[in-house]
Amino acid sequence: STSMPSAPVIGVVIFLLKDNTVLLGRRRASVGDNTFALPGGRLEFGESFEECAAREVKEETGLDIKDIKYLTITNNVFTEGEKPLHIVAVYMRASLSDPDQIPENVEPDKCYGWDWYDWKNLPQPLFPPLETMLKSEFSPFPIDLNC
Ligand code: 8DG
Ligand code: MG
Ligand code: MG
Repeated sequence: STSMPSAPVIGVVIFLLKDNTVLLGRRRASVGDNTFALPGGRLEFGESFEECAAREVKEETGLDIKDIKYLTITNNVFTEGEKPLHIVAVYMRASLSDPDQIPENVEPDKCYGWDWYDWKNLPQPLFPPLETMLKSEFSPFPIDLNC
């Protein structure tokens, strides 16, 4: 059967920062399978971006976060998958509430596992929207490590 494409949805995506590293997981998904991506997910009814960020990080990694701040927004149209998908991605940054917490792969059907990666030596391949941001020399760190 034929159907109209779905309306755009809001995704909230989190750069969880620890020293000079960022938390990434290899996606297990129809869009961007096997690529390294940030934790994140769809904004639910009534949520603030900060609430959504804390919920998605907890659901996907078990981690508790603090200092959640808005960074930027990107517009992503994925036409590759079975079903075209239009996501407006709201990027946030955050840090661990307790720096000794260890990430846990809470949703193994959606991710192959989480780890910390040096910002100056990120793994490949990155999830394409993330790759695009990094090519623009975007930095999620409050103090630019290039300085
Ligand atoms: P959920 O089950 O996690 O709530 O929703 P989902 O739609 O299955 O989640 P997702 O794929 O993990 O993330 C929501 C959307 O955000 C995703 O379809 C595309 C967009 N997005 C980006 N960059 C990134 C990123 O680095 N990581 C994640 N997880 N999503 C991203 O544009
Ligand atoms: Mg999720
Ligand atoms: Mg998700």
